[in-house]
Amino acid sequence: MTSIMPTISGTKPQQPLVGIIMGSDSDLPVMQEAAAILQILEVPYEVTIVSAHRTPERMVAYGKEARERGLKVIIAGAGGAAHLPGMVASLTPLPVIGVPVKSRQMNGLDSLLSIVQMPGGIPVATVAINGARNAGLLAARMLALGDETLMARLDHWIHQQTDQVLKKAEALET
Ligand code: RP5
Repeated sequence: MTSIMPTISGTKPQQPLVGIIMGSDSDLPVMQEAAAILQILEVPYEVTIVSAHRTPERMVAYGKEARERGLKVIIAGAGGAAHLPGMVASLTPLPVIGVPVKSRQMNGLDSLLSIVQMPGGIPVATVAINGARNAGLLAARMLALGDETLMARLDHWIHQQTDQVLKKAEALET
């Protein structure tokens, strides 16, 4: 089986720990929010297109090779009949976070239900429709369990977020 090489890489030249995959390049505007937060938290990632329906063999190779390539978490986004996260979860023991991408016909409800309603035994941690940012944060939280410096960056980011909200509240009250 040919090795899967990502078509787009994160800016960092380190070993990617998070694989961000999506069914189509039309998912990229949503999925790049996962990449953006991982970049802020300095988590190495890779980004590529893997379609459950249009490139099934590539999907099988990606899922089977992910662990040996050094990935620790996979974020998979898809819309409509969104089989990608569940199928990839069936091919690897790595944690898979599913991102339901808002679809043209059903506002993403189809994507959400396709991803969240996994049968017992094959878990996919599903975030909100277009919730790629939270998928990135969730992946970072998983990785931070074994990486104290990442946990410190995550803590710092969380405190910053809290401070921003408090400043907005203060501005409204004055
Ligand atoms: C899914 O079909 C993709 O994840 C995308 O959300 C949806 C539509 O794909 P395109 O027709 O835009 O390529 O496989």
